[in-house]
Amino acid sequence: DRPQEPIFMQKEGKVVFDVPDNFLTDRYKPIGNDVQNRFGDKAEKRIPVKNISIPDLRIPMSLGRNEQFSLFVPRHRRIAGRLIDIFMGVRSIDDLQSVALYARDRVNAYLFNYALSVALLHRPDTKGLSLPSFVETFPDKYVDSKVFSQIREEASIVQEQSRMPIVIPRDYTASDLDEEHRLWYFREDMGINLHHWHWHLVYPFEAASREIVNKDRRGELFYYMHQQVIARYNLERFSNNLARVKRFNNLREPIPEGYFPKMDSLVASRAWPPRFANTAIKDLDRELDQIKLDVADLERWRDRFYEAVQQGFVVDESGNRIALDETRGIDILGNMMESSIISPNRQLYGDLHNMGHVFISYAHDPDHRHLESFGVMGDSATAMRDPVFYKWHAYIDDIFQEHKESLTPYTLPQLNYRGVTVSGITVTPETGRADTFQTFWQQSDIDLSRGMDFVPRGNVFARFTHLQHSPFTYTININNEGGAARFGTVRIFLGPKFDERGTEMLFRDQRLLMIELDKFVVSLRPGQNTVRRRSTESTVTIPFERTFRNLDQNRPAAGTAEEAQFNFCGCGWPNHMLIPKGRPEGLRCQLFVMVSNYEDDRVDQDLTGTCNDAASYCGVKDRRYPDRRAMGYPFDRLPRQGSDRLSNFLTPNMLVKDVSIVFSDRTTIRGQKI
Ligand code: CUO
Repeated sequence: DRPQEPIFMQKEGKVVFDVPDNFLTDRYKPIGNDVQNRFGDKAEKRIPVKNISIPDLRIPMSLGRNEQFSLFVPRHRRIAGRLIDIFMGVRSIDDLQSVALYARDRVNAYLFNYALSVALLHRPDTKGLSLPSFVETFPDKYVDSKVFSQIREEASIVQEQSRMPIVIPRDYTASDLDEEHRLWYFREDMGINLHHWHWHLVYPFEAASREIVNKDRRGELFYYMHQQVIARYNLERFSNNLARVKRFNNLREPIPEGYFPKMDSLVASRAWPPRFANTAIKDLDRELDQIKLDVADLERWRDRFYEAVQQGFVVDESGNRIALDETRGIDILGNMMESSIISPNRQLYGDLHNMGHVFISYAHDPDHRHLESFGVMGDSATAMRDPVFYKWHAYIDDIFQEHKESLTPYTLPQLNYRGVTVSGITVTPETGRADTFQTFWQQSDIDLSRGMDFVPRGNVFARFTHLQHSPFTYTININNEGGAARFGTVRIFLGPKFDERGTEMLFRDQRLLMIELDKFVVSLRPGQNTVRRRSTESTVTIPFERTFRNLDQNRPAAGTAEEAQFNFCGCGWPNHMLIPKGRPEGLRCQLFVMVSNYEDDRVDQDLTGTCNDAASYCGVKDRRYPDRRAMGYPFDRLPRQGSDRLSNFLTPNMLVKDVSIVFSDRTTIRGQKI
């Protein structure tokens, strides 16, 4: 049985809830009947709402309704944790609906949406529900603010059938004078930012109940997903003739990159503050946010990380040593770094990653004298727009890599799969030469009307431009020399062949730039096997439709297997960004394929009914991470002696092929509106 959909799932204002009188805020009490009648006339459905004992919302309401909300700000985290607990704590869906309705008019809209989304993803009785796309709920976090006045105009003047899509310009945040602007299509991509928001929604780091936070290998996944983002960003930089991103490792140095978001917050009715070029972070003293912290605090935490990594252990709250070994080390570090409530010692190792976001996002107003809120780095829905995001995360990643470098390199038996040989791999794009990836621009239309409070209602589409690639197929030849059928895990990665100077890459650097394209299990008959796999099947990505999913259209029939797939969270790298942009003359890359022994990879668990098609960066909801190996295997450690190049790292179960990513500067239009 599909659970009943609560109010915020309803797209149009055609449903009216009959709330008990005591639900109305003081402002609406005297006019309650008028309000009900006004909307009630147009209602197609009236839903009675159960009366409940009024929840204590004092803490959630301490965040103003017009304030910005950031998960990185500790005070906001505590407030959100409280509201999540309230939503998690009620007994039934009816009660949840009542509490949500009661809270909706009282608490900050961002906070409300976040806490309720976390609760819906984690309550056993709502797990099957899909959430409305965040870009529809809060379009202001994803697009140029200019678009909204145009949308309002279109909506109030033009009948729904004749409305034209509003075109979001390609180059609205900067000009080519700023070379970082070449990366706009990555940093400002809606799909990438939605993925990031969803990832942090699925893996919250603060909540009163530990189970919500304490998910299988979540600290390691924090490391791996963000490591892959940096690797992908660097491939995009190579595509645009830029050098690898520089770490933000000297916290006292001004940040050369500026960023002017050109977005307005519809909730806070304020523009997102910019950061000017060459702004340095400063000691924070912001009473409103209850933050008083010095840059020196960050430096102290950082030093403790390096000390722990060098010593090979961390010290927990009772003074016990926990070894940073090859199985648990990276997971512990990830939980300390982000940091989450399952950090072994928040007192000692602090809150380095989160507070880095906070320091950077308040660089323009560290003591709140201008009464400004945080910049885009303060919100996981917007942080990836800013060039400094990648510098900060490159720095965070460097600390993780310091630990990874301390581990013993993989030995030949740990890499090889005896009796299994990969003898060929070919990439066939739908258009273009074999062994090339073909990229171009595409324009797509998405409906932004849900998040906009205008009359008359109806769809209004925004047309935006994003990178796209021609769908392709891998053909892999695998020889199983054994006499029986066996299982193998196919791991496919892509990395640059040359560095920013045009020199062939050393393996120890190249391994950090290998981006995962796919990973899947195959059954191997004795003898020759030919495996074909389509790019759309990638376990790194989710389809375009899911990134921008719409509840009302294209929704599979209730109770079907397709619906179960469709319903899972929108976490997953957007498929349209699977392949980096490349260059018109071709960006020369290396495609790596490996077949590892499934007996060493397998995790025994039942995956039926779960969405597990984008597990690489997102895991599987309510299940263990479906691959026992270290995330990033076999590239997560330094290579053994003698493998200075990828070619001499290979064992017979691996193969490398030179490929090229060819970009053509043309724009296609996606036929289907989302
Ligand atoms: Cu995803 Cu810094 O963690 O933003």
